[in-house]
Amino acid sequence: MKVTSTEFLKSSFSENDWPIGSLPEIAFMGRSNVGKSSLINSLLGVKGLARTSSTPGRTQSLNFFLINRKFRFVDLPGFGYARVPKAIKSTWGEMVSSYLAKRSQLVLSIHIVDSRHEPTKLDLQLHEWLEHSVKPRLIVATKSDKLSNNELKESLGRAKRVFSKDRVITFSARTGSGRDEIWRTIESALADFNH
Ligand SMILES: Nc1nc2c(ncn2[C@@H]2O[C@H](COP(=O)(O)OP(=O)(O)OP(=O)(O)O)[C@@H](O)[C@H]2O)c(=O)[nH]1
Ligand SMILES: [Mg+2]
Repeated sequence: MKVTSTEFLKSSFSENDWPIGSLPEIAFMGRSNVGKSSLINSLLGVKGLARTSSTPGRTQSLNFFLINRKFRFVDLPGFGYARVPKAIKSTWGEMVSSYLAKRSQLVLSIHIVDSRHEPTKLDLQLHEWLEHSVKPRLIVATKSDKLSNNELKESLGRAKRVFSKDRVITFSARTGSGRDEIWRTIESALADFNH
């Protein structure tokens, strides 16, 4: 995909605040601090478009970006920051589950996990919602630069086991490894939507 334009559209805190119009959307979701914003910036080749920080839980709204004036990326708030499973029922749960359940133009959900760690309870909860919504989804195991090849293989196997054999792509925002493969998945989801 050649990225010719990127534009921050808006931050939304509630449903009646989501952008109008039926452009297809690709949503990025996962644990706080896992690297959602870094993945978006890397895919778009723009530093700092999606805010990254070392302070977990910084992204607390749905952030919409317009790409090539044709589709949108949505940076969803990270979960797990509150440290307790109750976080599922809090703002994060409401914002994310209602977006996943109601947004008809959602063409691909990208669930980002840390390749170094076991998926958390909230990762499994999110995965259940995604399975339930029966829409295309992709697991991205990020921060792969922090693992050896062997460790990475193990991590990939674990992710496939835990996430019902969903497609898993390992990625590093630092080296860009995995980036092209993720783009191919996005392109095919967009092509399906336009048919
Ligand atoms: N080594 C390495 N560090 C990464 C990678 N991706 C993200 N990071 C670092 O991890 C931290 C969190 O990254 P963000 O992209 O802000 O994570 P986020 O998921 O958007 O975080 P919240 O919005 O707060 O939930 C930052 O310090 C990044 O530099 C990666 O692939 N490799
Ligand atoms: Mg973020």
